[in-house]
Amino acid sequence: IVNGDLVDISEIPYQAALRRKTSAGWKHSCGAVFVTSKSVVSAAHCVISYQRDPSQLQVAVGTSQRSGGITYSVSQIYSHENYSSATVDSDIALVVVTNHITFSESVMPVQIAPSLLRIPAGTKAVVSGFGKTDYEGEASDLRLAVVDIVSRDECAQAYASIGTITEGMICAAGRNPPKDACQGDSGGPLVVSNTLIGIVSWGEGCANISYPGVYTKVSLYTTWIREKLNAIK
Ligand code: 4AZ
Repeated sequence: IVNGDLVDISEIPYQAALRRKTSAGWKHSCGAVFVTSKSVVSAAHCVISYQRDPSQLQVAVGTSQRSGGITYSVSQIYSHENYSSATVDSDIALVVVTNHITFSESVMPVQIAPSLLRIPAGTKAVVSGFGKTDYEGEASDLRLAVVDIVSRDECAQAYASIGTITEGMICAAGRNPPKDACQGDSGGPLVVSNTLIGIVSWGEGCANISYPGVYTKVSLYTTWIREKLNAIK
């Protein structure tokens, strides 16, 4: 998170993290969002390479640091069937854990946006994560930033020479100073009034005033999430 503020996990208790197994132990890889006692939502681009071997990933909750917290083993990974690494469309995944996640003051799920919820441009939203504090910077303890939703037209114009802003994407940017998600925040939450509306997905650089952050538009995938949740019960 660039130009955000350090926060305690109890302020954003739905924040989760994905860690990957390395020879030196478990290392932070992506953000995730706590949605039910058995699952977190993240970005497909974060998990697609682990789909065949979920044991190489772990979910951490209840921590304001990149380490520690309460960790859960992953039993299954559902990446969206239409996810495309070329266009980054449908960049959403449901990660199922082996044991029920215990709720606490620091571990509470967030609401999933209702299907087709429309968020007007200018709406203030909260993005959070353990990612870099600068494009060339370092990873961080948990931070949040307030960003403004950017209209699809404005975002599509900004990215015209780079890529397509699809129906499944929503853009946001903070101003004065520029605030944004950055590397390591991917898969993490964009929230409006305790409702998950976006998942950190991609962008050109971080907090570049010419390029808003691009998020997966959760409301387009609400039915997909519900379907997967029904399948795991
Ligand atoms: C990344 O590399 C990344 N500024 C995530 C978010 C953004 C850019 C890059 C948005 O994971």
